[in-house]
Amino acid sequence: SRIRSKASFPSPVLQKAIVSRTRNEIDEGLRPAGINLTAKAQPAEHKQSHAKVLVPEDHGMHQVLKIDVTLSPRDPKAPGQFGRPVIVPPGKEKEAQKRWKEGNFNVYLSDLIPVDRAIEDTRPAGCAEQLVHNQLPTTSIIMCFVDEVWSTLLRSVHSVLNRSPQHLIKEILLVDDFSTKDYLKDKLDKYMSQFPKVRILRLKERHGLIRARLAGAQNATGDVLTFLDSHVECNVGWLEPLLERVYLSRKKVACPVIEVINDKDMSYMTVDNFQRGVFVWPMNFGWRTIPPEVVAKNRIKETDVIRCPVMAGGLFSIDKNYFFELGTYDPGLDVWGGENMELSFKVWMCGGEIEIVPCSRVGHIFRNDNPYSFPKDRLKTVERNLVRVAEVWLDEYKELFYGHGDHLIDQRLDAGNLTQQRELRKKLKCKSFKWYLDNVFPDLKAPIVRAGGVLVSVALSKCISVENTTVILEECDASSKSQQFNYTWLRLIKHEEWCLAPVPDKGALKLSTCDNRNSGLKWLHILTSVFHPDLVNHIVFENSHQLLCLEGNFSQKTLKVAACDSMKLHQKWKFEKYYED
Ligand code: LR7
Ligand code: MN
Repeated sequence: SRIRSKASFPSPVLQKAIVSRTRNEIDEGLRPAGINLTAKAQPAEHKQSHAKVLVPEDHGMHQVLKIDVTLSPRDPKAPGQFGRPVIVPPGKEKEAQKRWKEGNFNVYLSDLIPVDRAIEDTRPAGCAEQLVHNQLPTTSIIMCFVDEVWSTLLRSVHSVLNRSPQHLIKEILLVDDFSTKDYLKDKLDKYMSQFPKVRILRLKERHGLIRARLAGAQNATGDVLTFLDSHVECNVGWLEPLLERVYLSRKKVACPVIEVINDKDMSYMTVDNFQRGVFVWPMNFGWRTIPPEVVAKNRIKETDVIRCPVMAGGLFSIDKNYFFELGTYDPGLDVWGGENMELSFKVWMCGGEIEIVPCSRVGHIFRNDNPYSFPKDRLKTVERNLVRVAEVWLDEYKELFYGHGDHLIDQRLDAGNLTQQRELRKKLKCKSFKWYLDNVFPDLKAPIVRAGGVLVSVALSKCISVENTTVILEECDASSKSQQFNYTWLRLIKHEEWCLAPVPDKGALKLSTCDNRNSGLKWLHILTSVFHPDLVNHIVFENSHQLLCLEGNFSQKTLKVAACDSMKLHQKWKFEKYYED
């Protein structure tokens, strides 16, 4: 096996950080071969004394290093120390108010708080005693920023420097995404020059956070990439548990628990355990608590790693080579948003895993609005990014994305060329979105259509039936093939490959070839009362100036569209089954 010099480990910085520990702790924690720490028998060659200068490759383990120089902070009485809330001093309210928009959080208070403040160790019991391998991979910390607030950027960097084992940090790459603020130029260079591991990469034009991260990744020299936002505070022992997961399997993508730095009082607040990263349609990220009964039944411990359908996006460690094997992020994603979905689907469907590691905790300032400008409209940018993700990864489920929410997302929206992304998926032989749903996110509600079965007239108790290329009303027969319709997310009323449509200007109905992009086939079946409370259960034809509704006439067995009328029971319809909540 590979031979390495023992002298290089632990590093001088590391040694300094552990002087406060007892003799015994040092032995247990940093013993090169981890003898006695694991039940597994060690190869004979490992049983050599500490005195030898050269030791074989190290498969041993140590306790997560107790590195936190801020546990006894320089100034214990400083505002915000130990993560406590801060109050704006009397008379300074106006100034604090004025400075809020610099970062969309309480910038005034952030500037009052030491850049190396202590925060509470919020890890669950047992984390400090956990073992990690001695030979964890090194990491490049990649922090992209655009016009970040000075004190928060510094606090982010200090928290990494002060609470990470130095030998694991290959570098801290600050990627300046074309900031406009003066203090982020020479002043930042000068400040960071005191830390040899910090490098600043200046982008020559605005890349957006996704391509800025890619620039960082291309410049990184560590084994693992660890992405962080530029307004975070890494907590005690945050790094080793993340790298441990990647060390155990290079296809694991490890995320810390993201805790909350309060935007108003800058306090550091812990969050509930047992949270998974999930999304709801149309691809909005969120957290969902694992139900207590599931926790109890499976005896899930607070320290157990949690597999997540999706990651929040900003904070994670990934093996660098694996990241490139996966084709990185889709570089066609602009500015902000959607990249967390893209990478999550890609990782899971192409053979990897996404995990939240409860023993790793990082605070993040959550804000209500982005403090920087979007080159184009913000909503359109995010929507376009999500369209790219949907078109590449969602297969037949993409209709759930397009059709959810109040408005249909325009399928004709120009999301740019997707050939490369689709080819990448093929090349990597990634699994289907159906597989992802069945195996990774079985609790996601993803019915492929909104409603289906027979379509019954409420007033007449008769059903719509297909006859040649048109439809008539008949006695309901749920087993009859010709009475089967689906109501799709894209608002088609579909019988096999045929879709219900009015004959233009006639009021009569016909069946046309389905086409998701044809607005002449779209019907809004009103299920909730938000928009047209008086028209619940109506089926409104959308492509018309006036409000036209589907209407039945039983004596003639016919159907037509006519002006919508909330009083007309003949315009109320129900499908046999509804798949929405
Ligand atoms: O054009 C830009 N260029 C940048 O360099 C826009 C942003 N950025 C930087 C920015 O300075 C910041 O450091 O990129 C980082 C993330 O931007 P934020 O802080 O405005 O994003 P956010 O915290 O509101 O949003 C979350 O979702 C984003 C979707 O694209 C990213 O994945 C963020 O990293 C992500 N943040 C987190 O996951 C932290 C937890 C929040 C949640 C949920
Ligand atoms: Mn952020």
